[in-house]
Amino acid sequence: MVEPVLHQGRCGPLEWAACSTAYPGQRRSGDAFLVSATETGARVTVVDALGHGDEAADVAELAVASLRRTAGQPPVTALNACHRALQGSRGAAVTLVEVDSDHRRLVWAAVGNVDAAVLTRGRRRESLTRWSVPLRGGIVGHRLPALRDSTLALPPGGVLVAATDGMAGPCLDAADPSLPVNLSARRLHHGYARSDDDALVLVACYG
Ligand SMILES: [Mn+2]
Repeated sequence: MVEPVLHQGRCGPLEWAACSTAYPGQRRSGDAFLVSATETGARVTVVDALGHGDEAADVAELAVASLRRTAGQPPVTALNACHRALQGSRGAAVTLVEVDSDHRRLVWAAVGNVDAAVLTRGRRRESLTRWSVPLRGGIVGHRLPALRDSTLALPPGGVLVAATDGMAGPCLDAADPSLPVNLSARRLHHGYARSDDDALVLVACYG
């Protein structure tokens, strides 16, 4: 398998790492991510453009460029702008999760099958709480369901994990919130990346 690419950084309250590989034989991936600052925290976005190869990678780049322009906007506003930017393209699945640390809440919007969850470790080591981002059917660029920003009280000390469908199903459940984010992203990718798709997993923790 091709050596995965690891990106990592800090953004507002988030410390994050993303690990990814492209479809075998392709230099570029149709999976992409953006971590951007907001006025009250930071937003994580993961994009999976339909298909793979250069055409999918171009769509993913268009999506990220649009999401960068709307970094300060609420998730649904950003998703609607991204939908307009991708019209006429093959489209993409997009999941946005904003960690609003000032108001201690999560705000999200998602269309398509980019899975995301927040995991928190209970006082007992084995007790793990998992909250998933509910996904909505549709394709950004083609068909958007009616959307509104959804919110949840921010689980304290949580880890946000987001993965494209190039990561096998149980990936989110396997995340260990006690690991450093870069190690966690690498391990998840190593254990769950499928060899027949672009694959991307992003892990972000907040204090
Ligand atoms: Mn995919």
